Amino acid sequence: MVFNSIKEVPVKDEQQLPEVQQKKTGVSRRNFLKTVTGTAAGIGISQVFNPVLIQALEKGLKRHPIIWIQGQGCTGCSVSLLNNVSPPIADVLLKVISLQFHPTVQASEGEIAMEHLYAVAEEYKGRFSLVIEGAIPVAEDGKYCIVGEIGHKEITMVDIMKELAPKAGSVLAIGTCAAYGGIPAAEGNVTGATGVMDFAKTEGIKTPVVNIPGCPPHPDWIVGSLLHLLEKGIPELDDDGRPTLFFGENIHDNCPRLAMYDEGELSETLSDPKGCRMDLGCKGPDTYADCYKRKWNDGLNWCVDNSVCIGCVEPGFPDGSSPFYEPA
Ligand code: FSX
Ligand code: SF4
Ligand code: SF4
Repeated sequence: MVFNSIKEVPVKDEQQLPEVQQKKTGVSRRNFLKTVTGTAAGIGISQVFNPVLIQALEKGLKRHPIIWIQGQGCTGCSVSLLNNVSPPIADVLLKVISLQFHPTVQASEGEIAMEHLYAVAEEYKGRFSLVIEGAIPVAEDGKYCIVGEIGHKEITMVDIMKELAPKAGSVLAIGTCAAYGGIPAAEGNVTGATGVMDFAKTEGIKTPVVNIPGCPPHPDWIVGSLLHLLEKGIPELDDDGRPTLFFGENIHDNCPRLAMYDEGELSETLSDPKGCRMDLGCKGPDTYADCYKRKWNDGLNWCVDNSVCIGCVEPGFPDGSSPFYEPA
């Protein structure tokens, strides 16, 4: 499915990066292009994103309005995004998107911020992307998660979803909590924590939703999906609503330790540097993501190097992956 209408977003001149800020970032258009070119190759998505990013730069990077709302989450998804090394997150925030609302990083607060939120949603109706981080608690009329207030009226996560999701051009459910309910929806779930797609289905909201799960998601998954959305439209999604580009491969089938598994060389402790982690509870066989090649912390390591995969990108997480660890 290609969703074209969000591609040509006329962003007002005053929303472009002011000259003084451009100078402060110290990153020229040319250097950014260089960084991005190196990055895309480095993270193994050159064929997809390199030309896309270059096109974006050629077009002058019309900055795309994003409204980012936090519901029931730990803010780990935002922290993960802010850890993006290549392209530098400052470039993404200042040159590619126009972040109009983000509770953790924005300077404004209170009623002014909330009024701005609704004004932006109206101004860019059908063209902005709504990013949801964290689950939506539907129990008790949504009162478990108050996003803000206007005129002493509490605005819940449920209210925001009902009002803003239908106005958005696309919705990105960032993190497993937003995608499938995740940790807030674990056994017990007194708050009625619900993922974005399920909520949208119940409420009859038709806006396309892209799930970018992970607890937290890899920054490349967030930035890559966003760039794909801006330049090529909605990426191809699997049955769980995730871009196949990042979530199309099974971890176990591609794991560097698969040969050890085949030879019956199994780790007995987490501190064992070698061996397959199957006997310690590794959920790689049930998990679809490209962590095995993308790795984390700017390509330094990944869960299986020092621990096990706990299946954090799967719809059943965390109950379906529990117990995370098992003694060998
Ligand atoms: Fe959930 Fe985001 Fe896990 Fe946390 O806020 S995906 S709890 S890492 O970070 O929503
Ligand atoms: Fe599979 Fe996990 Fe063993 Fe890797 S460590 S081969 S993902 S069971
Ligand atoms: Fe999540 Fe497994 Fe990837 Fe670790 S290796 S980030 S637990 S999917």
